[in-house]
Amino acid sequence: GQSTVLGYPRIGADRELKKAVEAYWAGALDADGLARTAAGLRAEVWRTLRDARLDAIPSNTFSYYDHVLDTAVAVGAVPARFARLGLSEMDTYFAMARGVETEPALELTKWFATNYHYLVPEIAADTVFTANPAKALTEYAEARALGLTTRPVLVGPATFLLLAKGDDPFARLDELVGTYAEILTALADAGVPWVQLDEPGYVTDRTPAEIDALRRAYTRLGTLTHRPRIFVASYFGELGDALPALLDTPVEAIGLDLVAGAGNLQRLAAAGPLGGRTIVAGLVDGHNIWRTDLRAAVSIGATIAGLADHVAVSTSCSLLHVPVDLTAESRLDPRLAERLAFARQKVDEVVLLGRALRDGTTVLPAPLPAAPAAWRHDEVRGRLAALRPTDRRRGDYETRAARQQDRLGLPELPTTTIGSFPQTDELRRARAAYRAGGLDDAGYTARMRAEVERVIRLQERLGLDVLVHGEPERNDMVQYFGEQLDGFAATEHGWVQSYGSRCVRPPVIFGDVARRGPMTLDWSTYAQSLTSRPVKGMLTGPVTILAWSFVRADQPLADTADQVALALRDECHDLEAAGIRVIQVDEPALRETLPLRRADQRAYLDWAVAAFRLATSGVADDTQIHTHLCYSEFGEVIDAIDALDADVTSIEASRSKMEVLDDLAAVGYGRGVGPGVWDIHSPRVPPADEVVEALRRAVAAVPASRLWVNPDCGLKTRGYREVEASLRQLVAAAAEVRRD
Ligand code: THG
Ligand code: ZN
Repeated sequence: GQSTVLGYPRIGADRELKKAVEAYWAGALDADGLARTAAGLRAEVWRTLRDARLDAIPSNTFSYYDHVLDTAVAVGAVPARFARLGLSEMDTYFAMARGVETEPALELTKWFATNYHYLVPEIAADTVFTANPAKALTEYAEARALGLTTRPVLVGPATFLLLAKGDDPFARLDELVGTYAEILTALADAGVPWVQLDEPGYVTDRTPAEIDALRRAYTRLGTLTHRPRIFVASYFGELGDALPALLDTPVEAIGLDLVAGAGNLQRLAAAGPLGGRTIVAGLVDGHNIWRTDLRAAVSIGATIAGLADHVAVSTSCSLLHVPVDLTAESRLDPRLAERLAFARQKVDEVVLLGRALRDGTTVLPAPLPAAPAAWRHDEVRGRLAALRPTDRRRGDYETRAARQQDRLGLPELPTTTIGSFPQTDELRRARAAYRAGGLDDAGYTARMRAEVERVIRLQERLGLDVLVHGEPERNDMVQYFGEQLDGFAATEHGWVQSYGSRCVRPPVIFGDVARRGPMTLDWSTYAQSLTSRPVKGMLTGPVTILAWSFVRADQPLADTADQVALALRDECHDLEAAGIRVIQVDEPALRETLPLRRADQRAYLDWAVAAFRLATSGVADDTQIHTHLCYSEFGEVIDAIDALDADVTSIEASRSKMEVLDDLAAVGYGRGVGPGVWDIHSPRVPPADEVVEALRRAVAAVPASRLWVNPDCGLKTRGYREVEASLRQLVAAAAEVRRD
């Protein structure tokens, strides 16, 4: 077997790309300087892959911002609103990514079920597809100059259109395939032997017409007389009926994810003759950081070798989703480190598997022994085993609502915020100094308490009804909880691109999760001590904590979620006992990790809802549970949102003009709801009448007794000026609508 990877991290081992791109945006680095850094990073990746003795090396996996945006540029899908700005090629690209004063950016959205976000191509009636293979050709030539022959990677035409928005973009597939044909011809002219076209869009449920269109597209590309050999890659799940469709076409290689899509193997076995085709077996998980069980993987590889003329070994998806290099970590417990593989280590695994499949004599390391006993937490396991269904159930809502109202005495249309207040540079500096040891415990606590007090006084002055402490002590909320729970480890350099220049450093959940002690109690009780108004306790829900971490693979996600939930349940209990009357448990990622295929969604939502309820059902009737979800198009999760049984649910609604309230009503949701009346993702302060108008629409859809007034998300990324102005409008608007 040959060895390859579907893609490699492009940010650099020390986030060099982030730094260079942000310096360019700030005017501190010119376009040539940025281009030089980028070329250096590409060369470093190629040398790394060559030195690891990987057989087939990809190119065009570099991106200044996003590979879907790169593909849009490669097919000429630059919306007129950006083309007419008259900017340089580089600045037009960044304008599409980030917007300019006069033009909002392309929409940013989740890349399948990962924590990566891509820019949504806009396809309009006036979009004229034109082949622009310059980037792929340049990168190919750069690698050639290093003596390497690489395989350019592009998002495939069908997936590109499935991800695009506009008036039925997919209807333009035939036209777009013509443009891809021109690109392939140009690559062939440059001597490119193989091209990789990614079609992950086909691991989700697709209609027969969409699958026929895929067959048509690759039949046409495959019958071009002058072209590179074509490798169609799929990842993140099972190809289903799209696999036989691709096998009907002349493409030379097909990539299957055998980690997230184990069923691909049966499907392949049932597919009949594979011709002289290569099956690229995604045996090394590109989406998690655990070492591969190489002996199990090689046996899957051998099974495929019995079905296909040629087998290559690869990662299950691009390594974009894992950190660069484990050897950069010096503080991990060695028993954990020996279980991990980051991108660089995964390349070694792929190479070793390829060798083992080829010669049959390479000795593969045994799988690791069972996890150390110290990573088990018998008390947590015992408590979870003893849970009864009533532990996930609260009393009936009407009773709860009445008791809560007695205790809280809130006005109609109570006003609140979603949790975080602006994170000033000064706050970030204080947190950094504390971590570096330049600020001691007492100094740090004093500094944070001063900030909490300031935020409480501001909210009182503005006249908000339910206050928050502002979360000055938290940077990334998942990182924050991870640091305080057993079973989690933090990395020093484990950065993963989230979107553009933005990265996250997901914690690793390696063992049983257990709470060492209160996690948020001191901050919340301090805030409550400053005011007679209720202060909300602020927690992150179990699904979101899992979604934004690398999670252990040796037990079902549902079990890990319940362990996290139990820790949160104990935290809720402590908050309640200390006099906190309202607790918000955020689940912004509930929808993100929804399985791609409908058939798998029910089981996921069942455990996700069960974990949330375990976290939140331990409190008394008169403690009010809020949740916050960062989106408004609920689709298949709307029943699950109702099933969370939160007393109050806050959601994004400002952009969808409150239609979301009708959707909630349609499934019988009858508890409190806080449709965001202010789009905090935009720096614009909404005029007062706009907020009043949004509220009037909300009152028309939901009884005023159940309606809350809040912005649509946390205020962490905004400045104080706009936050104060907007909250003032929000409180005034609530007062005006109350008077009606
Ligand atoms: N935390 C985690 N994952 C997330 C989000 C989060 N995934 C979805 C969404 N939110 C992604 N959004 C962001 C927003 C900002 C940043 C990253 C992801 C960001 N990162 C800093 C940077 O790149 O400069 C680094 C932050 C740090 O120092 O830790 O700004 O909220 N886990
Ligand atoms: Zn939000």
